[in-house]
Amino acid sequence: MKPMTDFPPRPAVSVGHIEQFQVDDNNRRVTFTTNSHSLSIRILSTGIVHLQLHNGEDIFHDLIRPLLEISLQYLPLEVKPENDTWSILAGPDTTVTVTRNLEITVLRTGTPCFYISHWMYAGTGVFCRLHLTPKERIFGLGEKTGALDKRGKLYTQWTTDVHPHTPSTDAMYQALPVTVLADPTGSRGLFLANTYRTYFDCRSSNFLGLGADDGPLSLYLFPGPTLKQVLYQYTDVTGRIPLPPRWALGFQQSRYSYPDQKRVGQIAEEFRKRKIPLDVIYLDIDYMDGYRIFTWNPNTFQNPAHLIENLDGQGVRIVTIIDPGIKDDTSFPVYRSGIAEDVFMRYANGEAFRSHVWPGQCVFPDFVRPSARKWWARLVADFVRPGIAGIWNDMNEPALFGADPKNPTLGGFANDAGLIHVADDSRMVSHDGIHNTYALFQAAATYEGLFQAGVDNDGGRPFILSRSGFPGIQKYAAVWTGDNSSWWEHLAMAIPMCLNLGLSGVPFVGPDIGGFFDSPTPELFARWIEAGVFFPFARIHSDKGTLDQEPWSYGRDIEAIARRYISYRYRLLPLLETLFEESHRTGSPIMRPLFWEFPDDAVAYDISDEFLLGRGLLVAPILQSGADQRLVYLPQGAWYDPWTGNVMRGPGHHLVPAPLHQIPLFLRAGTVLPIGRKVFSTKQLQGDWKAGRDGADMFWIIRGHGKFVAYSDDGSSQDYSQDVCRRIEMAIDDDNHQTSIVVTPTWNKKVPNVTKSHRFCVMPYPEPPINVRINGSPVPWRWKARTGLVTFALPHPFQSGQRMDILIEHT
Ligand code: MIG
Repeated sequence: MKPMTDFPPRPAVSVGHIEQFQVDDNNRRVTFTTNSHSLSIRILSTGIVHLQLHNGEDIFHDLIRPLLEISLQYLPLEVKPENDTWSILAGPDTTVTVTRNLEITVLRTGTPCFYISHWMYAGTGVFCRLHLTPKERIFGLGEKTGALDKRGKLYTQWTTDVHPHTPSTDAMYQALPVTVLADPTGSRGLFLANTYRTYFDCRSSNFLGLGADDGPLSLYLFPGPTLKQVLYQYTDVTGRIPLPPRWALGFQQSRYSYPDQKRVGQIAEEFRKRKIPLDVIYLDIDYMDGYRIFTWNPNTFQNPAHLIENLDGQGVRIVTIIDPGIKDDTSFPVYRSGIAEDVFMRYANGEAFRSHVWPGQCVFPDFVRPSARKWWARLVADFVRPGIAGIWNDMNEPALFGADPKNPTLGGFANDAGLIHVADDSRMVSHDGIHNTYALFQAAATYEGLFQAGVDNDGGRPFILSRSGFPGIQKYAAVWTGDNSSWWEHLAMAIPMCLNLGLSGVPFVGPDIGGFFDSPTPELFARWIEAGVFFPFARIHSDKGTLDQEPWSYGRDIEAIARRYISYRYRLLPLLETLFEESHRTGSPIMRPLFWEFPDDAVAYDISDEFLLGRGLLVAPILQSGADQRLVYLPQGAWYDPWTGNVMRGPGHHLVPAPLHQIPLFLRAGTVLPIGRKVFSTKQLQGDWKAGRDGADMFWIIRGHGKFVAYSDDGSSQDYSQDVCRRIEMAIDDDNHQTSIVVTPTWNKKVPNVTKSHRFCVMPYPEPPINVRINGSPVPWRWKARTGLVTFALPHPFQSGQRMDILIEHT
């Protein structure tokens, strides 16, 4: 089916009036029927309302939900018909009213929070409208170009390999039909649970148009009313991220492609020699033998085991790319076994589907088949077992070169009649309904393989990097934003793109640092590293035929900047680990728009060029050539500038200096930054958990009012799911005479005792403090005049359950 140019298409007609209704599923579903369609309503225990206009195949509920292993609790409903309106009541505070012409209003404690109307259809397509208030902003929609607020355009969700993208590009690699509607009065959200091509028409000021080429118009409505609740509710339906292995939070280096294993070894050595922290090197497609997946080029990667061992000695891991295309080559064992086990995609008439990608003519696993996923998982497990740390899934839109005579237009954008997937041994589903979810199915299979191998490799936390995805991808993979370019515009665009991915439930995200196509200027590269280390996923990557793009490729001054910022990321690992764990529990993004923390601030909704890492570290990258200062918007409150020790006040804009080596950063009053020790690889931290030295060494605390819970665990196993982890809660308060820090450490008996005494660094104090006391006893402290820091160490290590009261008396 071709993408729509006219939305909704002109022949669309109304689904008509309600002719009858029926309550079933143990009183948990109400279904209204018109002469052409039926629409059912269910209400979840969390106040989420699920509306579904039935149409075509319900692939999300039939195939994706079982894959994600998500089960939802539905509430019993009470239905009150009254004249031409039905009222449906569930739980203590949800009511849905439905008029005879299918105008649906959702009320929370009596207040309307969703109004949906204009249910239409045209051929297999289905459409409706969600009423918007004029001030409401539209966020989310996954991986889209453009500014943070998505108002003003028609967006398509259709996984597409684009090169290069620009602000006017629509469909991208990810298809995330989810949106968050927010303004200072509150937030709400919506998930269009449909796997076909879907549409979000954001061009009208008073409604959001929703549509799908085929399949049901299935809407999960998240009432909020806070942004945090919206993300919690959305990730209840699609899942939250498991904790990644700690090394995946470290710095990563890639290029297309390091030519041979000798060069890969040299790259690792250079990082070590130059004292630049690094955890991962990526191998792009040229490591393979003729692009045959799960093989090694015998001339250039003669001895992978040796490479892995050599790199391991330097604390560097290998992640290899694996594309879905399998070379159509009868002498290739992977091809042969796939044929034998019947796991490849085909046409409805049974003929194999073949198309061209890197290896030439290829066949493609039909990851929808459970048997194909098992087959793939085994291949992955066998391949990584010698010590490959993770898998990079590219070309999984799926992207094709389009040389298939039967599919001249299949180059990743369109799909075609007759191409099918087999859900189980009998049920066939058209590629139209699977296309957007192909990467999700592949990621699930890859995850399973990594998990199997991890049990042997003492890993236990799979790492996948995926280019394409559908809701749920966050359960399996980190996502990078594909082939960007070494343009200032793409550095700038990475911020709103990754922020909106986070608001779409995908928190582990980042761009190719330095840009993929073209080569950055030294200045752009420096600015990109300065910003990039604060993204949840931090990796340099670049295209074939571009200049070298390692931290030292742009001269000594730039190298010094790269070293410094990559080192900052390593010092901040305890913060990253804490934020990932929060995301795992709640669905919160790691990198957050300003309005996440300051929802009352109307200006914050327009800020596309700054972000918060967690609650209180504001990052304001330099996004222009030649700029050595920029305007930074600071929301309400006091903000500490770590470069100068100055305190600035928001709300308002400040002109802030930013010489080449300095990115504007601000710490919010009441913030705690847990700071780890200096390391060159997370491998150096491996023994820390058992030795009771895990997590932060030092807590940086900005005077003010706030709460923080520092989280740490072993960084590699699944034990955290049994609560084998350490939490150190801190409540900070400050008045004219004293700063109070109440620390409550908690962990269970399986957790090793802490063996180190943490240090504290509290700031800023323009004058030296009068004294510092812990549980009433004075402790020695030091004060630095220039930055106003007060530092001191705890007299003894934290013990679970033993609260510590820290008081800093000051003038
Ligand atoms: O057609 O594997 O986005 O990161 O280096 C290009 C080669 C295929 C696209 C990925 C890019 C990767 C490249 N790939």
